[in-house]
Amino acid sequence: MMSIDSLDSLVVFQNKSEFHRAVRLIIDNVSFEKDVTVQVFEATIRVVGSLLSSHMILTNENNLLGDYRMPDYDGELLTMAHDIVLRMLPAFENTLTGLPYPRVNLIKGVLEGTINETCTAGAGSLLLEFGVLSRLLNDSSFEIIARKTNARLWNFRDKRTGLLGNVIDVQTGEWKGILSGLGAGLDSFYEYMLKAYILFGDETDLKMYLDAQDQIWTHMRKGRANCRSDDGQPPIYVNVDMRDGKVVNTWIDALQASFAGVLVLDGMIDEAVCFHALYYALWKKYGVLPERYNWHLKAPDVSFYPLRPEFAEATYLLYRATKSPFYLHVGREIIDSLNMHSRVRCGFATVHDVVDKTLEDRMESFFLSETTKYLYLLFDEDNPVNKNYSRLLFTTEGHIFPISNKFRDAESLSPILDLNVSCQSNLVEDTLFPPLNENRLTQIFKMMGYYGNEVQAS
Ligand code: DMJ
Repeated sequence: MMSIDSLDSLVVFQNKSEFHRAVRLIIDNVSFEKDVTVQVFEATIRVVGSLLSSHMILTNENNLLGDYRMPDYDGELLTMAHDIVLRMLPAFENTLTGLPYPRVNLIKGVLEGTINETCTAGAGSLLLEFGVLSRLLNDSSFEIIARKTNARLWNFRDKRTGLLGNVIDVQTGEWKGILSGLGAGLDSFYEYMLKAYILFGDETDLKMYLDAQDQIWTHMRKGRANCRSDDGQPPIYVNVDMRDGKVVNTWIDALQASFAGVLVLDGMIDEAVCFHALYYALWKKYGVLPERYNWHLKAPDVSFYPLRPEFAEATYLLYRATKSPFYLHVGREIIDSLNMHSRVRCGFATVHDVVDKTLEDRMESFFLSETTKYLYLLFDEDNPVNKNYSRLLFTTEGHIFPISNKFRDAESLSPILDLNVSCQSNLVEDTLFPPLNENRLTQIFKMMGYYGNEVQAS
């Protein structure tokens, strides 16, 4: 998993020989003919996304990153991506709602007694990978499956609020998790509606995204209307009950930090600046991010930090959008504290407890596929990814897909957005100043319980 998931990071690091060596090792040694049960979502974003991204790099389908062609490459990674997706298809069959089972065995299909509950993001964030697979193979069936799944989830929205919960029963369609928020269980569902529109140009995806944004704004967003200019409490997005929009708890989670990146893609830079600042306060407080932080109690609810990328990702995307050196400074702090708290002899370790900084013997593959990639790109201004930024899209696992007319339906061909231009325009005059003035940043720090006097354990 780790070597597959980190393939295009080697391209970002411009290490052609290691990329080719890794591709060869994967072709020669990896087989999905295995009696193992995988999560459909994780296998899609980590394995399928990476194989597709690398295939496009190797075949020059994505030539924006440089010439990485390999003389003896014969489409094997695409064949592997096709193979594992075919093995996962039983997950989409025989449920009463048509929503997929979350887990499937790569040889035996859906095992008896398998769990019937899926999180919304797990079922509803497959469209980029399935869509690109379809377009590369010229076989629309995979994209159709992902689109049907999204449409079904969408139909299960609460009739009164328009909100989705975070866990649903794939047989009954009953919501088993009524929490509606931007973090775990829902995060990439929103992200993929917008990214699917950017990649494929289909207005249905944009409409869904805009509807979802309306509900988010109505039910979850609290605080002053414009964070960078109005008075009052800084904005914060709360977790609500999907049935009536009432606040259900007072925590935010680390995954939710990715929403700042979605806001950047949407061109809502001021909002993204403030959203990111909430997490910056937490990073300053702990030197890493707790998995869940209770902003009311001003303490972690869940204390581990598995080297997640979302805060680094948002920092990078905000830097691309604003060019404010503030984000370079934040990136430097992230790198320093990762080195200080989690670096070990053979890699980087999950922080078991953000307070005492004890470690676990675990390094998730997203650390190499995302966290390191975004931090590297933040500082490597001349990287081909940065030079071609408006023509590239990161999947939710950080894999790089080209935004190309080849992936867009002729009949729904809306213009490819130039993300650099639309995002920079807001703040271009402030480039040399921090995006938030000191008072506003201090206000956010206080709201998150960071007072500048915390002592970090080393
Ligand atoms: C990654 O696997 C992906 O970013 C996913 O969408 C959610 N979280 C992890 C990293 O935190």
